[in-house]
Amino acid sequence: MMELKGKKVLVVGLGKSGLAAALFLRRRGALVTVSDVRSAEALAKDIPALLEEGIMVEAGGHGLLTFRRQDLIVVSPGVPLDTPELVQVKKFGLPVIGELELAARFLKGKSVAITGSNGKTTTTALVGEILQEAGKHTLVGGNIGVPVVALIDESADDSWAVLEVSSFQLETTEEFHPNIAVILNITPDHLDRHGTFENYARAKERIFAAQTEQDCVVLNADNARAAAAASRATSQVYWFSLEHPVTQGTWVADGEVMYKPAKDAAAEPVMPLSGIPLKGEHNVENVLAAVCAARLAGAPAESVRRAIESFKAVEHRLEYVATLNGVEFYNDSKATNVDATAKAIAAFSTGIHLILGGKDKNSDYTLLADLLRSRVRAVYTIGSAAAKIESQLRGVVSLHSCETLDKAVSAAAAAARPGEVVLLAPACSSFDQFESYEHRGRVFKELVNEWRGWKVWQNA
Ligand code: UMA
Repeated sequence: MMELKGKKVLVVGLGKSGLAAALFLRRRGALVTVSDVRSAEALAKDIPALLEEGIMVEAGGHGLLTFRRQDLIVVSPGVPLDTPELVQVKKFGLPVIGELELAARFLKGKSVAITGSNGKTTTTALVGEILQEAGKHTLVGGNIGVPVVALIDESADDSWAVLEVSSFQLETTEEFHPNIAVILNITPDHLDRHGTFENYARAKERIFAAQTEQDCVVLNADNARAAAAASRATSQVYWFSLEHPVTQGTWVADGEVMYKPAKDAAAEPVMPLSGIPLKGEHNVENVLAAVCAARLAGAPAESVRRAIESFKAVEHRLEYVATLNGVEFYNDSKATNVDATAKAIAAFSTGIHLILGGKDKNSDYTLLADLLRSRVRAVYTIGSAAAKIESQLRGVVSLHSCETLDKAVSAAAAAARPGEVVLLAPACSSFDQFESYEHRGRVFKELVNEWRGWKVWQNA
């Protein structure tokens, strides 16, 4: 465990991760400064509490001198590593780690870490519920919303931390080595930050980089890039597949989820597919991954089945909102990349009115063309990515420029006929018009409810 007492530590970024890291470091005796590009006014709600704790705050930009005076730099996941001040201090040999790496050095007990381009949050929540059902001392955190640093105090030798980890967090890990790592899938995302797909994939593979042969990694046999990671793993490789039986891991046979704990062990039925309460084939993949990780962590099959059967969809993840005049409304605001949107579309057979757009991440929307042609009646575009989306999809599907989410909901709800679906699965991040994907999803649900009120009034 690293010594923090008296060390000068700079925390870069004062979001959820930075705030939690700064308070943790201070409590362990470090001399902490936080630096954020946002103005002092924008940070006003957090500054008094930080000053009270004796933490210094640099607002309105990062100063190179602030960075150079430190013994350690802890970066928030949203801060790109090519930020000039970070590049400079790395040249001087100053250690730069992320919030996840800092937490990993202090977290007690065992851990399951889950990454992937899509499905991370649902799978993390599933594993958390299963381990809880199995009576284990379970902590859930990471990219799902609770910084890992905030789990340290509650962790103990017998605890299991179930962590959703993103490529941003993994870019700055060194010693982080979960007992069980899961890579759900690797498809293009965050190319604006990582530059190339291969850089992004390599960041994801860091989830098992420090594992040993006592640890396990669970990979998706049906996703080419995730499966290719096996050749670089030094831990025991387990698989999950929707398409075929695997040597060890989980798959589907005759409508049952099957689990094989080792190459030479017998396969055991875990639960029927009909017991999975989530929509879409991608959620069966998430369940297969969760079952494998949870069984490896020692949860009995009975707890696995019980927890999955009573699982509720995670908010903003293909979340059912309402049925109005026979039209179903679904909130998949968490579909922040093209692949997630493809999976959301695939969860419905046809008659979809799809809301697309937000902040582009250097994505290729033409990848949606086949699905749009076969299942989507119309696309309603919003946000700064709208022009790009429209130019890439012109001629493929009926397009309506709506600019804002409220106009898109009204237009889609007015056009949809009974039996059809209005789906928010925007394939973009939210930051051009909203604070976060959660904020965008909440606004969508409010708009649907306003539309419900308007319909009631109109019919009265
Ligand atoms: N900032 C700087 N300098 C910069 C860039 C940002 O000072 O160069 C500041 C911003 O002004 C802001 C702060 O950094 O004040 C934001 O830090 P952050 O973006 O790391 O956000 P946090 O609030 O700490 O949230 C992060 C994750 N955010 C990102 O990775 C972008 C959250 O994941 C996560 O839930 C949280 O830590 C707890 O672990 C969100 C996310 O969008 C859900 N994740 C991406 C995704 O899922 O696709 C990876």
